[in-house]
Amino acid sequence: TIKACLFDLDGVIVDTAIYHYKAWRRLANSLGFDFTEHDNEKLKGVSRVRSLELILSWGGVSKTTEEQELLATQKNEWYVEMISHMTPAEILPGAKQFVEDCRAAGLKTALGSASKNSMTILEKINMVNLFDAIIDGTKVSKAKPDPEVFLKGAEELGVKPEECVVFEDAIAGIEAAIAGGMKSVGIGSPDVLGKANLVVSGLSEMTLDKLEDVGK
Ligand code: G16
Ligand code: MG
Repeated sequence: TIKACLFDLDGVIVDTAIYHYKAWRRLANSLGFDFTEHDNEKLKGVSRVRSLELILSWGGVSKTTEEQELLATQKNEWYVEMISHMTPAEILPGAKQFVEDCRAAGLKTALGSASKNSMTILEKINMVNLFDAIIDGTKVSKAKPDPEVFLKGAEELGVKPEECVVFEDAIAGIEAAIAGGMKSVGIGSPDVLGKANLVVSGLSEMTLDKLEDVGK
């Protein structure tokens, strides 16, 4: 039986991908090149350091480790400025309701995000107290598809991996759930997230009945 739901942040609870994209693009432009929204898909769920490596390779630009640290810091300053203006209106449709439904049904809830800025975002959208555990980029050393972020979440909640369902919009996140021995619900397109136990277009499509089916 399912005892806990673990939620990714970007692409599941809020759409911060647009802010990441704007900030990374500004950085690329300052280095004399650009990249498309299509390329941006490859950055979803990927850590800050790895995202920069990918972007620099697209632009054919090479930088020392020290320079890369400065560039990543610059991008983060722009990103943090943008998310400082976020409001609860930016919560994705049905997301808050479904997390509340889970809690009302007695299930534990946790956040499992690659972002080091997740606390700021949760505060801006007023959802900090809807999670029993918050595991993010400040607490993990291995990025998805490694299951570390979700296993730590299960541990903090005091539940077994097989009692958890992970909600993820990124293929690397679904792979992390599978690697951790957890069930998963993909948020997005079945073409991309076919490995998940169930795929829905957004949390507005999710119900406790569907959750029970996933647990069977
Ligand atoms: C999010 C985004 C990624 C971003 C990562 C790290 O992951 O999807 O694009 O690179 O966080 O963010 P930060 O630079 O704020 O530490 P998730 O796991 O919430 O989808
Ligand atoms: Mg995501």
